[in-house]
Amino acid sequence: MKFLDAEFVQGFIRMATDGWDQGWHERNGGNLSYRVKAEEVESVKENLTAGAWQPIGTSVPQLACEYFLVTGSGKFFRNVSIKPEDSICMIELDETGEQYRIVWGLVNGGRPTSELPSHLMNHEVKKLKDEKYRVIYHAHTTNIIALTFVLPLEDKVFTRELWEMATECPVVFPDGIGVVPWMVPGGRDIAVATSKLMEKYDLAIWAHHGMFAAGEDFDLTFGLMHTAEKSAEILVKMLSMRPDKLQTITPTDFRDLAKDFKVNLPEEFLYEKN
Ligand code: 2HA
Ligand code: ZN
Repeated sequence: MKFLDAEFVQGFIRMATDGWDQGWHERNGGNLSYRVKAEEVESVKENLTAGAWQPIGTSVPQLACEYFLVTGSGKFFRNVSIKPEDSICMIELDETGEQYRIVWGLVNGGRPTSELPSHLMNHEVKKLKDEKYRVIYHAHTTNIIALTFVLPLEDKVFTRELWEMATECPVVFPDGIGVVPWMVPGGRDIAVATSKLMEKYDLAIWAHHGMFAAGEDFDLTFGLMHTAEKSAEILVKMLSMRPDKLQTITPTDFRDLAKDFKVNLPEEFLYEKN
């Protein structure tokens, strides 16, 4: 099969295009990665060539020998659908989980996303918890970023405020959402901080920068990012009208919702406010 005809490649390209359409990927903002299934690697094998091994910049031994489809560093989401072979690549990890090599794509040169350490460390955490997780997505979600200037940078505040703004939120992300304070992007430190949050949550906010989402497939991961950002948009609108709420969803309401929708909503997020 031609590489670009594979369903997982088409799904990846569609998700990048959807993110561009949302306005979350100005210039080269954001990045996407997918942990490719063995049978999917097999299906496109005849297209693969091996580049030189390069250091990842961190160590992900649990991902040794795995393949990932990733966006390229400095590449624009806007271009992924019209020139995928220039904008994205497939990489293979070595048996130590410390090096990668490009096996497809980036035909005009370049490297995988600058956030490769964060992507791979998040993949490692998620794979260890649940083999079904395959997608890590970083987007510059406008309203979430705006909120990081006015809300305390605490998991319990962001979780509770986003839950209150849209009834579906506690059902879509019942584990909550984590917050990383402002850090220099691109390196191992921010990757370590993010992957630590990913042990508990499927969403992590990077203050004044954007958000990371993890999920089993493209639909669920995009939907998760979209739901959280939509809720942030409602909160921004609400705060723009007046600083307080006349009414909202209460802790008791959330407990009732949890019962009917059969989700576990941790009590740490259902605190009383003054
Ligand atoms: O430019 O979003 O965090 C890609 C990024 C870096
Ligand atoms: Zn970014």
